[in-house]
Amino acid sequence: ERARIRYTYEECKATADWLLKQTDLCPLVGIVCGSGMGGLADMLKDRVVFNYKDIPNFPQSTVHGHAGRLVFGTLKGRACVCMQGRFHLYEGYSIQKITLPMRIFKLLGVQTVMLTNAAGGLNQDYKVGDIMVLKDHLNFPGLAGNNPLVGPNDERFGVRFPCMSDAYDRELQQLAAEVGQELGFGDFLREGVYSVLGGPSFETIAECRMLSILGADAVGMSTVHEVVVARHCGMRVFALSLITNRAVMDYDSAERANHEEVLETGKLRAEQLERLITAMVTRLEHN
Ligand code: R1P
Repeated sequence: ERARIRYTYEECKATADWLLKQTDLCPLVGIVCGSGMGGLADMLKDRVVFNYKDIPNFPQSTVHGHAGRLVFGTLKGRACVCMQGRFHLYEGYSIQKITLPMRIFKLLGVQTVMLTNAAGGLNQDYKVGDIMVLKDHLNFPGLAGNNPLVGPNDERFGVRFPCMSDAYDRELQQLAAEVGQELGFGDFLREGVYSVLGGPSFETIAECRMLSILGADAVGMSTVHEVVVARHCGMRVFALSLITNRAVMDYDSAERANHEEVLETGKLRAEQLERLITAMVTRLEHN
């Protein structure tokens, strides 16, 4: 089962129906917690919680800082579903499998996806603890042919060749900027380009320099695959990176990337992230 590459529309539907049978909530918003940001799921009220291991067809979380629970609940009265733990390519699952939850979100009725991740800051102006709203991405696995939409296309999800120039919803970026200002987050709220690499090894100095030259502001190992699948099936996408460390760009630097630091920074900004997401969710408009 671990080696299974992709799931059919009917199998995705069966998973969504299995979940819907066990909760009265019809979530319009889907949230994904990045490394060390699992606390976001704890802000939901009236919770119904599923362990990934109990959900038909779902992969299991294997990374520290990703609990492996799907949490249904409400945020200021708005029904949401939250992945407390995401899947990454380097865990050994197929790219189709790590993005399966996006299709489940769609079949649950989700209209807006809010993705979070921990990322290394490439932009020299960024500091640890900054929150970067994604306006675009560089998809390195995708450029090399590893895209979650490779394979037969089921039109019930979306078109064969989905547009990506509008991947990150501009109204939602605007809303984040407005809400951020109101909450007094202006000093650490940024907007930039996220680049995804396969991982799990962190980037070399030469790779960081290359990414920076190519226009990336932050680097990580997730999110973009989810964005591609979410856009393919027509959900609106908002994504943010918490800058948990500064990418090492200089051979004289004594800094070393490590996952513990990533998780620590997540805790540092947990409260502000919760406030930003909550305020945005309460102002989302849905059909
Ligand atoms: C590295 O510390 C891990 O943190 C980030 C990277 O992608 C990598 O998995 O995780 P998220 O992107 O899931 O936040």
